[in-house]
Amino acid sequence: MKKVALITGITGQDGSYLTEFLLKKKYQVHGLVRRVALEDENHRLWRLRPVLNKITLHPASLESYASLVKIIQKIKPNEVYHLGAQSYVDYSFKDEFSTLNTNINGTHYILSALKEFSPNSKFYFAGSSEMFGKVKEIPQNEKTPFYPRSPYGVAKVYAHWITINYREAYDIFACNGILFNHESPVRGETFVTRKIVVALCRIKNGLQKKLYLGNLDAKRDWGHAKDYVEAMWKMLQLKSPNDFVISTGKQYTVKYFVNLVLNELKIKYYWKGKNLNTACFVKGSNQKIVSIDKNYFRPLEVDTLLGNSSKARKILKWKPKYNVKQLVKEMVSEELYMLSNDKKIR
Ligand code: F7E
Repeated sequence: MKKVALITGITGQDGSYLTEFLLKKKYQVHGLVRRVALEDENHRLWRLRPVLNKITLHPASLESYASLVKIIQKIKPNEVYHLGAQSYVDYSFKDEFSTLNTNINGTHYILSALKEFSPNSKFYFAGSSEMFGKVKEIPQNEKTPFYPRSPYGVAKVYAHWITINYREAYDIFACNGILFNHESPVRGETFVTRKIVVALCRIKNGLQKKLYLGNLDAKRDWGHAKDYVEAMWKMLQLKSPNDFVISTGKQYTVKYFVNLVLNELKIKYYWKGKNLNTACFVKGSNQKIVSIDKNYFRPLEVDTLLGNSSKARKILKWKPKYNVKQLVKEMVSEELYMLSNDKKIR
């Protein structure tokens, strides 16, 4: 009998990589999507295009307990991967209430529905390094205290603890993955890595003049989403549930990421100026290609994130296959391919 997996957030970056991973492992994959997504396949389901005929999508909403119960009762999944959330940190400052509502209640509803209607399902919660926020130690591991710095981070902390609560109170097999930033060629374009890759590839091809960014000094521990979904699956194959930090253990600034992309594109550049006047120019032509726009700064910043994933490396036997340079190489080459083929919908 095929194992049955239910993925929330299946249309996102991680959802699509996880779907491909589970299909290769012969799972029957079900995904929870908003009804509008089913009606707008081209724009909302593009990441799933290659596998759409191999999976089952169910319309539901993380804001509706009843809609979640219906699906869980119907398919009784062996494994539930709860990836769905409002995941833009910056946007969480602009729409705090809906971020808190979806990210907190959505997680709680699923756990409650599992407890009532499918208590043997294994549950994975997509926690985030944003929970460490104003970091209490460097690097961060599973024991590092949380200090979230955004409504998004606050919601993730609640959801992390309610997951542990259900595990301890009701014996639900529930794991928290504390995932550091993970990127890929199908990352949403508002996240900084993809924004940089898209813009600089367009600049290279003469389709755009300039890229505007916010805080260039923020440091992140960037991995590849493909590696990270494997860690999610590994957690649910354990004998007993546990929580794990998933990270590469290397951190770089946003500015360094820009430099990596420029190098990959073979653009010769130099930086000039300080603070809001910092800018990047093309050597020779002196064309200004990167400037700072203060609108991209957040009311509160997470300055530095660096994960220690030794627990995952030991217990899950997991380690990342990609380093940041390989990640950049893949993101740039996919973007150039898309541009050269004039693929408009991604
Ligand atoms: O920002 C700085 C920005 O939006 C990274 C989500 O997946 O990872 C992600 O959260 C850094 C921040 O990701 C721009 O201020 C500078 O310091 O790519 P990001 P994030 O906020 O770290 C965690 C683990 C999650 O769980 C989240 O769901 O880059 N930055 N200039 C900028 N960021 C953006 N987006 N745009 C800029 O122009």
